Amino acid sequence: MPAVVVVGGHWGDEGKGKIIDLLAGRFTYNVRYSGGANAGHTVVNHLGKFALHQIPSGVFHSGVKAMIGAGVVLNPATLIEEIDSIKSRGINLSNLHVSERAHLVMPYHLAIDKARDNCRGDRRIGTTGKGIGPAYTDKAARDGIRAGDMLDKDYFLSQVRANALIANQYLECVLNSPAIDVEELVFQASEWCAALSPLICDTEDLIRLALRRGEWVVLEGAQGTLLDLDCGSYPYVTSSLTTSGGACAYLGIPPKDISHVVVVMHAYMTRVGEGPFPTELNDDYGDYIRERGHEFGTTTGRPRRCGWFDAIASKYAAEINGATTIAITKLDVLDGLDKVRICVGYEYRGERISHFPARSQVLAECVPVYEELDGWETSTSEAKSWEELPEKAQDYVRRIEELLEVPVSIISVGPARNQTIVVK
Ligand code: 2SA
Ligand code: GDP
Ligand code: MG
Repeated sequence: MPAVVVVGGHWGDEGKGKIIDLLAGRFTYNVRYSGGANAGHTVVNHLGKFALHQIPSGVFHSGVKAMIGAGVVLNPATLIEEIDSIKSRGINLSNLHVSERAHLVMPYHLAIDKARDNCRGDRRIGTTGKGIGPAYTDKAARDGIRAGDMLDKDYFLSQVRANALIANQYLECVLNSPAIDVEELVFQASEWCAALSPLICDTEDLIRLALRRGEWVVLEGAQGTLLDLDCGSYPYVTSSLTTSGGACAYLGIPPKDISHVVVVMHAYMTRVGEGPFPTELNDDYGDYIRERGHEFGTTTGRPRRCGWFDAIASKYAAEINGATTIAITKLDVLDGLDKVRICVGYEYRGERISHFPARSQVLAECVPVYEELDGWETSTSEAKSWEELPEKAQDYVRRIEELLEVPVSIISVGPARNQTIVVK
């Protein structure tokens, strides 16, 4: 079956945008299936550098139909801005569609998100402040407003007004935060209808028909496996299903239709926001990686925490996604290091464990057990084939492959589309 899922195997920012842009030319459909404007997917190709938040990363291929699918929580205001900004750079977006089933993120969701995270004290998650948690909360509570509701403007505006009034009570009375201007919101909402209604349709039906015709569809995950609401480092996670299974659940695609799962992992680990991170480096190696890898949030600009490759967390991610291929990105960032390390086990209260713990309190106490390999002096960023990689870099990738027991078929050595090695 011709559906391929591309997901992040770490805590996000593995380079999913780059890998989707690389692969999407072979596909008829590119569907985002989770998260919202919290995501920042960077694409660098012959057309320039783009930071995408809600628009799928395959839009630069003219033959690809790009879908913002069910499962996404969509911010209409910032989507309109994103569309305008991409179009102003000469990119044709006539193939962009939005699912009737996508839930909408409203300004009060952003206000609640920020106020709640501030109230959490020690349990602060460090959210992006993009309203993601509150929008998924409304969805699960069956109070959400969906993109399809915009197709009936009167109904839509009445829902917006009613929900905003309730949200204001919560903001003022519970969170002690300023209310939002409801009439201003209703006015804006009516403008969103005009701008977005032409894009809204039953995208899931179109995808199902395409799969039945044997067309190739690439399903784009957001954030990463370790941020998954159920399988990630709860509560320091996002509010969506970020795994390959999420693609099936959100889009209504049966698991048997997924033919390949590409799990994207950087050659090291990063994390932005709070939460345990066993291999985090608070030293010169961490700074070296952050600087060379430009590890700053694509959406918020926050510095990302950096650490050595964690084969325990990564193997867990490979397993729960059913990885058929691993794409290793940012190998070039490690160029020039005297040594590189891979975490091959954890020590928890004196005992060796080799699984990713369910509880964040346990993960926080895990001390990594490392295997050390030689670094490589020469640059990898010009390498066009496996053979052109320095031998020590090959050893490093091979060791990761061995530990994860999944072939590494794509190696990325720079941000640009053409800085990629496809391993035969
Ligand atoms: P949220 O806003 O409710 O989803 O935050 C919950 C946690 O999920 C993390 N999160 C992310 N982690 C990495 N990258 C993300 N996207 C942006 C990027 C992040 C940025 O591409 O760089 O710009 O800061 C992303 N989105 C959510 C978040 O940090 C919380 O730990
Ligand atoms: P995503 O959320 O998984 O799409 O990742 P982001 O776009 O948030 O972050 C990845 C960053 O790494 C972006 O700035 C990319 O341009 C950059 N990038 C992707 N692959 C590589 C690579 O192989 N080498 C280097 N140096 N940068 C890369
Ligand atoms: Mg990102």
